[in-house]
Amino acid sequence: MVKNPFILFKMAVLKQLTSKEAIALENKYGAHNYHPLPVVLSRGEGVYLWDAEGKRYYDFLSAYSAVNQGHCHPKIIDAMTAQAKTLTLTSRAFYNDVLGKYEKYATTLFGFDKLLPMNTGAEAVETALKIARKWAYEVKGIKENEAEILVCENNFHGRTTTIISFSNDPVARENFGPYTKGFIKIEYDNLIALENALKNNANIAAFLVEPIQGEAGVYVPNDTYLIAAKALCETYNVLFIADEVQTGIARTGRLLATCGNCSCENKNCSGTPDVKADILILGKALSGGAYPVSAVLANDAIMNVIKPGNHGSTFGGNPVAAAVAMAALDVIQDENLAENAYVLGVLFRDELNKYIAKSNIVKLVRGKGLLNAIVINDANDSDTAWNICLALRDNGLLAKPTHGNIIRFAPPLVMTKSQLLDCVSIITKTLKQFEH
Ligand code: IF1
Repeated sequence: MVKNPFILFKMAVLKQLTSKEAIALENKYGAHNYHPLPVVLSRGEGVYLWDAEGKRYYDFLSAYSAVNQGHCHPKIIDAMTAQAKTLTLTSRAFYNDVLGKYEKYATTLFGFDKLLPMNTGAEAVETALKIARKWAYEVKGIKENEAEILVCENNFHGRTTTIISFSNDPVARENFGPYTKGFIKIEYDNLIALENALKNNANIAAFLVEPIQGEAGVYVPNDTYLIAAKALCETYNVLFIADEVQTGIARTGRLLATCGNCSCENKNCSGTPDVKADILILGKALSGGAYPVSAVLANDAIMNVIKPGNHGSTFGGNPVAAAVAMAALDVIQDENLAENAYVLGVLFRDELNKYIAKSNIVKLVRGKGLLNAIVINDANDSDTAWNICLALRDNGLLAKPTHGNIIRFAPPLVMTKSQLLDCVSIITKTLKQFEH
């Protein structure tokens, strides 16, 4: 009989929880900063997740596109555990013998001179904004404190105080002021708005853009938007910053959604305009979801404005992160995940469009590669999308509504064709329950 109260407490913590118990604990002891779908996950492998009671689901969110390589990919986990047993953290006060290898690997793959390692997506966005401002003062010659950065309406770039300063989502923003100055919002996918903003203002340092707006509901811009926006930025000597935290690392059917001068061998690359960002922001799937790893990439003329002491992070560039990122990028290439995302994405939208042609409940499907969304035919503030996600869960597939009545569909890219068709039949069977 164990009497020590601390041991009893530890035993209670270690005990396998039921879903109900796990939810009750989070509700009581965790801040309520999320509204999760009621499902408690305890194991993942490839495209599958299992809940605390052992029920299996297809993952159709991939932790918001972080788990592109599938859950617990053995190659990534092996790299992580091997490095974790050897050396985990030195801080950047010293060198470590993995970071340089990773920096060489990633800059070669994405076609940039240098990489600045951070941990989360929001931190990498902050890093890009700091680099752009410093470049504006020291290279472009904008007067101190006058640099402005163009951003898009309905953007999502993270949740720091500066980033939410230029969000227009009231829930993300309200009562977190005072806000950081120096940002100008323009309409997304509108080249005239971009040109007007550029031509009337010599203080613009950069244009920050998502190649596809994720949080806004997987909004895919016009085919020529990104390439024309990049050309406008060049004309006005303004940095083009691509936030590929969500769209990057094969998600949209190419290594990057702005796939520029990179060395990926996805044969579907040709035919779509290539855009090479001045500053590229990566996160999420850079680690395959195994570890928080983000990065900012740029060429020397831009990155060299950053000097010792200007920026950094205790964990950024740690050896585990570096080892995990190299393995995660290996998997993307070894398993042709960009091409698989492209092919399965076309199949997914084709199959759903066949259903939508005779549906009252779904208006449309849109997306690129395996970043897709369906728009539900109901009022924006109705709970239909939420209820459909609950029914999808009951039928063995996990997805989450995004703004309004939109459901995002983003499975791991390691999915096979027959698994995808299985998922399509779960989705259409579920949608049928909601037809009226
Ligand atoms: C949450 C959405 C996805 C991002 C882009 C930076 C970040 C993100 C383009 C910040 C993060 C997340 C975070 C997540 C929900 C989510 C999201 F619904 F908001 F739109 F992915 F679809 N740039 N996106 O999409 O990265 O600091 O989180 O690592 O729970 O807030 P982070």
